Amino acid sequence: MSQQETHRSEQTDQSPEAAAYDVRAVQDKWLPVWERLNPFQADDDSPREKKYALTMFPYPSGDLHMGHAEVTALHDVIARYWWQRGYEVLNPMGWDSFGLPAENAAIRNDEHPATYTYANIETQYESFKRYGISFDWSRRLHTSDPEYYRWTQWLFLKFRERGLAYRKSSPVNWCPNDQTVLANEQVVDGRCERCGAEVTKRELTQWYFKITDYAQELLDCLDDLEPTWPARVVTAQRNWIGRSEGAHVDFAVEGRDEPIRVFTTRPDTLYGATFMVVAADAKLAAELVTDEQRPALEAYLDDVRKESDIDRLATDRPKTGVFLGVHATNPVNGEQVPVWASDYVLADYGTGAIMAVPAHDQRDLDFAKAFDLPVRMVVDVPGEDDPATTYVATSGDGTYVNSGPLDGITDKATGIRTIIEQLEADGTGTGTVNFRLRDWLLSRQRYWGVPIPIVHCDACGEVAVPYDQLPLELPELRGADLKPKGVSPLAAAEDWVNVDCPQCGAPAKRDSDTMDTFVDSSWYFLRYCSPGYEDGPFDVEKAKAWMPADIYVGGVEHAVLHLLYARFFTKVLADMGMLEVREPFAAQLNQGIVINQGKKMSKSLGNGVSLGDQLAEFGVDAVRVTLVFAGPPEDDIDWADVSPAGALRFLQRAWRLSGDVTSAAGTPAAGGDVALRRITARTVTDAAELVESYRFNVMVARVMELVNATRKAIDTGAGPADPAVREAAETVAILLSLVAPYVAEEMWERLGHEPTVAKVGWPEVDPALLVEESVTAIVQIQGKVRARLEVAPDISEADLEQLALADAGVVKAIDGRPVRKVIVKAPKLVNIVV
Ligand code: ANZ
Ligand code: ZN
Repeated sequence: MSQQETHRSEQTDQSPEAAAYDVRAVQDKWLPVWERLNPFQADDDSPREKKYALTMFPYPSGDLHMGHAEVTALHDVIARYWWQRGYEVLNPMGWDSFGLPAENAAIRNDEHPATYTYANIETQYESFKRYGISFDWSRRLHTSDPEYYRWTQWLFLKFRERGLAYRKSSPVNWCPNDQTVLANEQVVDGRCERCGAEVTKRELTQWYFKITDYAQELLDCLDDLEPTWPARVVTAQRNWIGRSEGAHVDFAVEGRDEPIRVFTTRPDTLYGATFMVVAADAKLAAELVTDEQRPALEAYLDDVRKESDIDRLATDRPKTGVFLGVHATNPVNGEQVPVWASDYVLADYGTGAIMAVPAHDQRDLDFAKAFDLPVRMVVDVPGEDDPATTYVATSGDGTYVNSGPLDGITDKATGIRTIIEQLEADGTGTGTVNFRLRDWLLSRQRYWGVPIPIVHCDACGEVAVPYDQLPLELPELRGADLKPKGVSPLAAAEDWVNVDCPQCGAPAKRDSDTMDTFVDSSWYFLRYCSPGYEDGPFDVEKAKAWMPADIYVGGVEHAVLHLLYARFFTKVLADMGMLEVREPFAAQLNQGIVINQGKKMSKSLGNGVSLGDQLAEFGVDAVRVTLVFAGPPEDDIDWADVSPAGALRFLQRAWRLSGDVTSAAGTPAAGGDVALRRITARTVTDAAELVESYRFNVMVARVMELVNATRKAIDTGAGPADPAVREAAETVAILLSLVAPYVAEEMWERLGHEPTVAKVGWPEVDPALLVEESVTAIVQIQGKVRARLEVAPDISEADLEQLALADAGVVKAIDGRPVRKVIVKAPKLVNIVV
């Protein structure tokens, strides 16, 4: 550090201890020592019980920022606590180093993505080390290394063998700015999650993972995760999976073999279906439309293609549509109903076609009103008027009317069951379950990702790259134009794309798409269990020993995307016999974000806070304490409301204790000042509970109290030589090791011990010191409570009787009457009979 920076850190506090405690020197002193001791390398063969502390790995864009500092500081409290509690802890870190952010930044800076990516990784690595997080660096991985993505490709091929990776043509979300497709999960409010551009649709042949095969299990297991996962994540996943129970119903069309199949959650309203609506952009619409109506449909489609799904589903938009010129037959009453096309029905949900029941579905009613279509009430809901006149659809329970065999039934459940039985008997429908969840679109038309290990041959079709030829390496393409152009830059790399078919040897072409980065991050936590393993993506035995991760700390922005995909991968790997667990993350903690002056930090607002500046001014420990102490982990931290200078002063106070203790290291604490010993014992016990319930900020507050109590004992109480003072100071060092590793280590040395304080073990507590200092005794007269007394737990019966009879309230209640009998049950009860 420069001279200038030293001066700055001294200026923050002019007190005597500040002058003596040199933040930077302490950091420089311990870093190499820790490097040598390497205390956090997880031993697979340790006899200790194992814990796996996982935190989301970063994208290598730039240096670490406040967000990284926050999440890793919080995460490290847990990891370091587990070490102190005697567990063998796996706490790995790596980089999610493929993907659009790195690629776009590289294009902006006119650099190759690899150069940009690996330079940033080194920067972040050095910063993490200095930041003192207890990562096991021997397990470091980068998803863009061929030795890692070899196994991503291997997994892709295994999934494909199981029918879980396939190619199909369908309308997909297209980001016109990034010039690539996006998964549904990457479209937020109709916009590209990465760049914010409005997302449009394109018909393309793409690779998919068949996550829908696991929809029910992904939903069911959320019940087990509910107690240990944040509620909002569980809810977000449930909604995303979106299970609905209902029926498929077939409407026959004259002159056409295939009926129009609809998905409905209200088959019981079938008698009220007065028209049908097909998604305007579904193939079905183009198939059904008459020649006469085709130009109208095509004109309409030009508009529809520009709309996002969110817009299309909005209930408050005016309804638009085109009549397709055909009619279909309602299977229960034989009525001919007109078939329309509209945007409010989505092509890729359910069957892409609906039966419209305007009386009981508001969107259908709005459509009926716009195009003057009939409305027929089939459920008479008590207290509600006929929707045909009010234009307010009803959806509650009521009595069925105009509904043939359903008439007179009064509840929805019976209505639905009855109609499904009838449809199944007639062969015109079946009860079914529908999920909102779609298959995961994984191919991307970008350069910086895992090449899809498939060769396309005119004779053989899709051919897998043989396993022994993996990794299929990404060509370097130095100097090539990587700007998005709609097709992958790999397609233009002739030397790379043109290969001989692995099966027949004829000229063929490699698939030129790369995989979504979420594929890379769906299994990295497994690779950490056996990094460098060469016989598979991970060593099955090692994964058995470490999985599941006991805690996963990270941002709530990953509530659906990453977490759902990682859960899916885990389930498939369990089905492949490679994992014993079916869920990867036993518990989860979401941190809030660091903001400034009430707003998200941003360049345009000019309210950014540089982590580097804060570390230079206050040191690692003070920044970490500030972040952990700011509030509950889930809450956002406003940097304008916190005080790293105050945190530094606290650390200096703690540090000064270690220099004041005069008893020798190893002096037994027994016989020391009992009052201080009680505070120490209580703090240790509470700290454990507070860490386990993620109330880290309260834990720090308790350490602050212990520091103050110890200071008082030194200055005005038992004095610096009292062994209870040593015990308290050592306890401060151990508890601080979870949050402020440098100060803790320095204290530990000044107290006469060898490094590292990080693994000395959780302080032992004498249970006698936890016994409460007073208990409440109840005094009853004629069975009525008249007084409560605070007494010592070991008070004698005679003393308690005397105290009770002398109490002013008791004297008043006795009111001069003679006392006949006193029954004393020390220390809790005195019963007086007058
Ligand atoms: C008739 C009906 C009558 C409906 C009624 C609702 C109320 P969830 O719960 O989200 O699964 N629907 C089906 N496919 C659709 C699509 N591709 N785009 C837009 N809407 C679609 O919703 C299922 C209901 O949403 C289905 O039940 C269907 O309308 C509509 F009183 O069918 B219903
Ligand atoms: Zn071939």
